[in-house]
Amino acid sequence: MKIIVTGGAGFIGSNFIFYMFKEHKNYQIVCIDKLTYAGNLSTLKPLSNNVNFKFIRADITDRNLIYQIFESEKPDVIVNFAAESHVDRSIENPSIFLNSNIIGTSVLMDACRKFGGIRFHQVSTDEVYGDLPLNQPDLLFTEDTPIHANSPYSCSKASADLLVMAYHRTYSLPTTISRCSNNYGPYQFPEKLIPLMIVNALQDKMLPVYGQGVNVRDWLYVEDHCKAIDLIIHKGKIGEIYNIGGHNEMKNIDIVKLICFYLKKPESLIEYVTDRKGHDLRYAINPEKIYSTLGWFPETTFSDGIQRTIQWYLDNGKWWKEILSGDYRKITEI
Ligand code: NAD
Ligand code: TDX
Repeated sequence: MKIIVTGGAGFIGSNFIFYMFKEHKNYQIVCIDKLTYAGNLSTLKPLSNNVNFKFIRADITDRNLIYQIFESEKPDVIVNFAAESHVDRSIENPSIFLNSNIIGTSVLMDACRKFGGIRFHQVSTDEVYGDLPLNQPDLLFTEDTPIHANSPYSCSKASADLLVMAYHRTYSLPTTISRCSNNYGPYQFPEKLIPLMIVNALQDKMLPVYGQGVNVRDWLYVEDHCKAIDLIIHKGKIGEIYNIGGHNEMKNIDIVKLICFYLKKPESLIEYVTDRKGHDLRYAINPEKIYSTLGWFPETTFSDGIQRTIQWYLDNGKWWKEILSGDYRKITEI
């Protein structure tokens, strides 16, 4: 099987490529990535001698180049991770999100239609459902929860999801969509909550908590997400949406305090700062569908996952220090 993984130089895409080579040694994987600020080729260095792996620098909105790649590579499956992914950046500059996340998804699906017989999986997010109140813990997002996205980022992901469903209905494109909760783990860019807090704490820098820190996210270790996508592309039902989550809701402030505890840093580093505009209160996934239909369950507890993640950042200072210095952007081939 040959899989094109878009966005594979980013956090989840790179973890997915490593996971797939562990589980399916003979698969061929072509990674397409634009190498925006969030793409880091040093992450994929361990694969530079793998004959089953190829990296191509390309923007998924570049129709001609994407068609050329599909024509020469003849993929069986596309897994689309490529996206602008940071909510705060989408509040500053929405247009790039619309371009990469919506137009890019449509270009990839047009390429699937043009060359035919290609399975398309869209990696989406629980944020498309909007948010839930803090005081009704029994309310969870199911696949039938109406789309109600709130930020430019989540609107761009919701729009892409609608396009995927439209391409399935209109052109019978064999598609699936997964909507996962917040991921954490190795290789996450230090702009997202968990890696930012680890990297700042390691440098004794302040830990900026938005508002009162009471917003809730439902955390999943990245490898569990990768395992779910592997299952969906092999056993998922065409045309379906799968929520992915592990019933692990936590308040932001509790996570930041936990990181201080494990790193033996004082909580006085915590600084409450101006809240994010339109800040979603709470996300929480009901994962019953993927549990019961595909037999997927998360394997990593939060307690294990967060300690492994902290240890990874302790052991891989070079990786994140090259990001802080900007040197990682000089690596353009492996
Ligand atoms: P990331 O920002 O770490 O990585 C995104 C990758 O996509 C980068 O390598 C970047 O260079 C690449 N990219 C961006 N625009 C591109 C374009 N136009 N053409 C080609 N490549 C492009 O993001 P992530 O956290 O790994 O998220 C991956 C996907 O998973 C995204 O679609 C995101 O919406 C979704 N998702 C993320 C989370 C999470 O918690 N991080 C949760 C649910 C869903
Ligand atoms: O410095 C910070 N301080 C802070 O309090 C940052 C960066 C975040 N936060 C808060 C905002 C959120 O309530 O922490 C929470 C998590 O923030 P992010 O890491 O930016 O993630 P979130 O906004 O929840 O979105 C993430 O999950 C869903 C990913 O970035 C998305 O790509 C994914 O779709």
